[in-house]
Amino acid sequence: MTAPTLDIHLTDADLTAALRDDARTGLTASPKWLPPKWFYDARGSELFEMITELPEYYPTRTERALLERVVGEIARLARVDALVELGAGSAAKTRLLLSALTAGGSLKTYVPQDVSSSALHDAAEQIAAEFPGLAVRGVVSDFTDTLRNLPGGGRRMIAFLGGTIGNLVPAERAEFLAGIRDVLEPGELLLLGAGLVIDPNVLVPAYDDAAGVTAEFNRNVLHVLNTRLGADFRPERFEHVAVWDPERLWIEMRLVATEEMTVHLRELDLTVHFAAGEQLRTEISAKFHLDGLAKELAAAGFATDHVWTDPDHRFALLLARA
Ligand code: AVJ
Repeated sequence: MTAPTLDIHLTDADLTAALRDDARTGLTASPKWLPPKWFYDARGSELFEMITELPEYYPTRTERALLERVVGEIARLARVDALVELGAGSAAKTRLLLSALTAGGSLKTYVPQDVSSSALHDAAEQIAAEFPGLAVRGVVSDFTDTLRNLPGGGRRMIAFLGGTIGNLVPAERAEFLAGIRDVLEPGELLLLGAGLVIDPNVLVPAYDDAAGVTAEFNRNVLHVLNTRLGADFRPERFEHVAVWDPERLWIEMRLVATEEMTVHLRELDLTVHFAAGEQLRTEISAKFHLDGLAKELAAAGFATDHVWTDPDHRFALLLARA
């Protein structure tokens, strides 16, 4: 096997600087908010892996079953030289894609991208060992602003799976999709996984499970602020809520202060006040109607060639061409 390479475009210092900016901006805003990317320290990534196994959390297993069903077809249609995976994380479902694309014969390079260098390092090592002959070139970056650092090399397909596109508000999505379109050559591909609008009675429990794992995941962002910014949040004094917004078509996760509190963030020299019942927004997870998503892709300059959904229409994979 050829040893994988890891290009670091985002250092720990960059991450801390970004966290400082986000924490100051979000915690001094009204209403208060924090971006979801800060959930994912080692504990947060572990909690997310646990979420994917919960009976209520259908997205991961639905996307996986769908991918299993159609991956052969994707490989036949794609015939790419390189697969770039945004937000690769542990790269679990990547194996399906890589097996199909390498069986097709054309794939030479796999480029997993993630913000977490530790997760990426381990995933890159494992994939390189499992797929000898495949060049693995990991990129540590923030997927929203480092697209230009992705290595080229033949015809590429960018995969953005898991429904993480839903973490972006519409304006951010437009900018992000146009950014991807910009780095691709005409004819190159985007494989997008997206959650669909479904019955709120199924959707909301996926973000508010009975065992309380999602609540713990949500509160983890406060632990991250405590550790990285010397804050003194008492996470147990915040309650998890998940709310479906039927106008904006997204789930909102929030942390609700159960009592009045004052929190200090030592590294920012910032004091933040919470009223009893005050809410802090920590994530949006947008769901889509297929025609709406195809329109967003078209507005970014993509042609949606193929759409696959699971039998219950909960999740979609879209193959779009630049
Ligand atoms: C990793 C962004 C796809 O939005 O469903 C899971 C994160 N948040 N449970 C999602 C998440 C709460 C997840 N994504």
